[in-house]
Amino acid sequence: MKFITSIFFLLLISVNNLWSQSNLPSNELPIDKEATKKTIRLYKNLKTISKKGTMFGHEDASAYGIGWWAEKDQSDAKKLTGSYPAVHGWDLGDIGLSSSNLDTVNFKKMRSWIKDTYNRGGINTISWHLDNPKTGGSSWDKTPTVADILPGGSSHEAYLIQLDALAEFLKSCKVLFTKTPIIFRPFHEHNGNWFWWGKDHCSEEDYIALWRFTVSYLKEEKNIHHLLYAFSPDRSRMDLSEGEKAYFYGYPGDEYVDIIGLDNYWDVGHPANKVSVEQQEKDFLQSLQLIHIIAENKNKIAALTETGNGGLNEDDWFTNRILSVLENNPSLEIAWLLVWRNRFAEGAYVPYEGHNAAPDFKKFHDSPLIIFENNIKSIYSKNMQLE
Ligand code: BMA
Repeated sequence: MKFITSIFFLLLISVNNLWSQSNLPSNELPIDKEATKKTIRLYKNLKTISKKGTMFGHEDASAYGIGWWAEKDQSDAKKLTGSYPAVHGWDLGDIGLSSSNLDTVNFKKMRSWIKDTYNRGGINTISWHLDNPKTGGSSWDKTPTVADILPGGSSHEAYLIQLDALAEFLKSCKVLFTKTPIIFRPFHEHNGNWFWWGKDHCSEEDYIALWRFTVSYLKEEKNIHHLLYAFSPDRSRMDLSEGEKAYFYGYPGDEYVDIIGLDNYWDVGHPANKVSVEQQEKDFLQSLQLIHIIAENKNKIAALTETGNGGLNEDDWFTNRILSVLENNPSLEIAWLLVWRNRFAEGAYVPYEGHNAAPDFKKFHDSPLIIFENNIKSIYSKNMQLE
């Protein structure tokens, strides 16, 4: 009986998905033509949200923070504001190799936090600091590898082992029969040279081939259809005077990308950036305009996929460096911004009780332009509400 009920539900879900795909113009759909209904809804709602404001995101938000580790219903942002961030970042580095990721976050717990986030109506995004499949070294082991892990290459099988483990985890992120939609952001900051998939360690063609192979493998071989794919080069290695061209190094094509992302720590107070604060503000705005325009022209979604100021040594960083730019340029459509993890107090990206930047973070939260999890209802349905 249980089996028959399962078959019935599966049929219902498939019919539902076919219906929802056929009723939408193809340029308003995610790249995965078989994307699940909830994934399509998320995609459409991200577009709607980006026209109204910008969601706040935090890496490992509910996994740990300053002075706590793996506690139930915790988040440094929530402690200060009463709400979880709307976007929760996770990383699958070391999946299949260890019970915890490269930052010692236990994968089973991560999965339960991903489900909790989905159940509360938040969004999950996953990056992948994967080990170098050829050497077994870390993501930062720059031994040239990309050509060797492509189909036909000497380390292709080693890559597939990691990819299969990733696929298994992604598939296990489900609540009853529903896979929780996930924004997957592999091979990020590839225009920098710090990861083995970065510039100087592989050709642009091979990077593109790796991206395309990975997306096709997950969709076609693994039958995974609850992902949106985010492309996210790093701003510090872009020459903004080149205009749109600056963005497209390694771009795998419109059929392989849903989110026009950008990692930008550079223009918001990066210690190595020696230009004036005023110039940084101009550059920051220009970088956001760039992804906004590209996303608009391609009918995709722009997002500031990583940003932040580790340690928050500017007390008004959130309002002065970020919010003011968004407020002064209301036509910018940036669906979310995500700050990095709160691993150590000295390097925290979200303030905690007693931190000098805490009052400013509360102000940032109170802005009508900034969207936290509590401000969104039903992001996975066609009746989404924002307050
Ligand atoms: C980096 C640092 C590392 C971490 C990695 C993956 O930016 O935070 O400590 O291992 O991200 O989360």
